[in-house]
Amino acid sequence: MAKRRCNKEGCYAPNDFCLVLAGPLHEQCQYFANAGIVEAPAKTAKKLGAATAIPWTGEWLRPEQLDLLTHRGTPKIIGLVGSSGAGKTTYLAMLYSLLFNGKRIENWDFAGSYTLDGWELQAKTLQVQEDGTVRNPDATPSDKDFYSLYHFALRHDGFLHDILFADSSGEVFSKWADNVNDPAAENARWIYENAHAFLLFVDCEAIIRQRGRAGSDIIQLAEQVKSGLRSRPVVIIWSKADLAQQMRENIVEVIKRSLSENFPGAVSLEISNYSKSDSDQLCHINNVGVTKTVLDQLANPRPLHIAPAVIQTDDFFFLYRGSYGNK
Ligand SMILES: Nc1nc2c(ncn2[C@@H]2O[C@H](COP(=O)(O)OP(=O)(O)O)[C@@H](O)[C@H]2O)c(=O)[nH]1
Ligand SMILES: [Mg+2]
Repeated sequence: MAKRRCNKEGCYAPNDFCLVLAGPLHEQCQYFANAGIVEAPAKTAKKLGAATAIPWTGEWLRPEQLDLLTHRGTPKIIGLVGSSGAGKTTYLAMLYSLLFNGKRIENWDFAGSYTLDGWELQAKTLQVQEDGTVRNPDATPSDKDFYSLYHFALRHDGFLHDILFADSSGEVFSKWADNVNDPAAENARWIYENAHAFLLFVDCEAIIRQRGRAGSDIIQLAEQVKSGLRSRPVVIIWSKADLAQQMRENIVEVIKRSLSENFPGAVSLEISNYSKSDSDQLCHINNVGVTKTVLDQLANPRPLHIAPAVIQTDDFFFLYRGSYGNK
């Protein structure tokens, strides 16, 4: 197609924009007016377009796609750990819905996302349908190669932080809790090795239904999380807490004792996705509160207290403390 083109050297403004007149005024620009008609290289452009691979789908990221973010810093990964059906995916859907509806994570401002489609997809499932029901997110695939990393860029203290929430199906974490080397728990292993912090889900509904069995599963999972935790923060989430009153006290006591032994000082929050009012404590405040707690802990890691080891030796080299006293 024949097209008039600007001939000003060094002007790389888009076709309908003028650098000299600073705006969409290209037709008034002398360089544009004097320019000859050129043949637009339509076919070449099409070919170039076809060769450009889009590096991500916008739904969720996989570990090998993280170089999209690593050029601007180290993304912080928050691993969601819990049994199947504990409410991990619904938590993410609810978090996004709350932020989308104007709730804020205090001191952490939303600054973009590479996975908006993924967030939207999950959040849509929480919207009330025409028949008045809510669908809830689809079960997360239990495939060991399935990774879903949901991204937020957040501004905190004047810096941009890339945060990734790592979701997986609950089955993989149950398998991993049984045997960390289980070949079917590859994504649980990846999350455990790479996450900078964890959200550990305790499913109130499972405790009501399965009682002691759910209790021992949670304790086994907690012990496995503790085993190679180092100083990474853990926030404990009692999910589906709208049902919390129905849990047997003795089982709750045993679980709480184990959690406080494994994660001393860890913050515990009860959440629910069923709100009774706006602003509901369990739904609106605590869901956001979980993310705020974990983000604050990531931003201000607990200082390491390293006590110098007392050296007990007769070796003169180690005992030498300088010659200042002799001067
Ligand atoms: N009672 C109650 N049920 C919930 C709540 N949130 C989620 N659920 C139920 O728990 C199911 C499993 O949630 P899901 O997020 O898929 O669990 P995941 O396997 O850990 O990702 C959902 O389909 C809901 O039926 C809640 O706040 N209260
Ligand atoms: Mg899920």
